[in-house]
Amino acid sequence: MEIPKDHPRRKSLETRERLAELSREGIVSITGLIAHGRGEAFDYLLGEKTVKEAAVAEEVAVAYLLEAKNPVISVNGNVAALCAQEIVRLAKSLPAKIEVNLFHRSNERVEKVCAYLERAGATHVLGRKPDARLEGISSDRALCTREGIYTADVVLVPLEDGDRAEALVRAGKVVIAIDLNPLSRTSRTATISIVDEVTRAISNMQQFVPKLKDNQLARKELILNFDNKRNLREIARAICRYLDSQFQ
Ligand code: PTJ
Repeated sequence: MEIPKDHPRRKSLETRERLAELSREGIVSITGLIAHGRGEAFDYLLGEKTVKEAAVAEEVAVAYLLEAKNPVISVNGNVAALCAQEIVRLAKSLPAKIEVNLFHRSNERVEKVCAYLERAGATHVLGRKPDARLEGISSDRALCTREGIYTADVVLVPLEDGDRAEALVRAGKVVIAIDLNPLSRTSRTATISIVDEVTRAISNMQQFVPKLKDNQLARKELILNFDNKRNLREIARAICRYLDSQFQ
């Protein structure tokens, strides 16, 4: 039976196919496909929707990004494949810089991901010529740019690995994670942990920009009142409630 065009199941099948195709092109890594599967599993536990607590974190994240002196959005293969256009739009409207930073790094892959973002409308993508290293990481994952991540005060890291998230926090940055796994080291380490699907999260964040752009008071209040640990605890409760509701 044909799945209707706008059915969520069809959308997720199309996304899988796109990721598989982009992995053949070398934009998404093989482990990126595994990471996507992990993300889908956690999304089921959330009911495949943005829970209230995630929306709160998304608004706070926008407040931080608008308050920042040098905000940077770090992009890897999965993020580019899933929502390049949404990332470019958010970066332009904040504004924030975009830097490609890969876990499985090769110059060839960096070039491919940068070019993919440029085809989605990005005009100034950092990462091709790293000139700094993040302390506390020995591999090439430490490579970054002075103009971008190295001097950033606020970094948005969708689908980040735990080592780098920890290194960014140690470097004194405000780290905003987007990660469907509330138990991951990244979620537990970040300053703000957005437990939501990255495409939904970035689109929601975009909606908050006009509301907060000219309202510094609202931004400061959001930042002041946010408690990340408490919010993560609430997310865990939301997952339990959702599971419970499915087996009544
Ligand atoms: O392109 P590269 O080489 O930089 O590699 C990117 C991956 C994602 C492979 C790399 O950063 C990695 O291995 O990350 P981890 O440690 O697997 O963490 C990815 C996290 O993102 C996991 O906790 C997943 O549950 C979560 N995740 C996966 N898909 C999504 C997601 N979170 C939000 N939205 C998703 N669509």
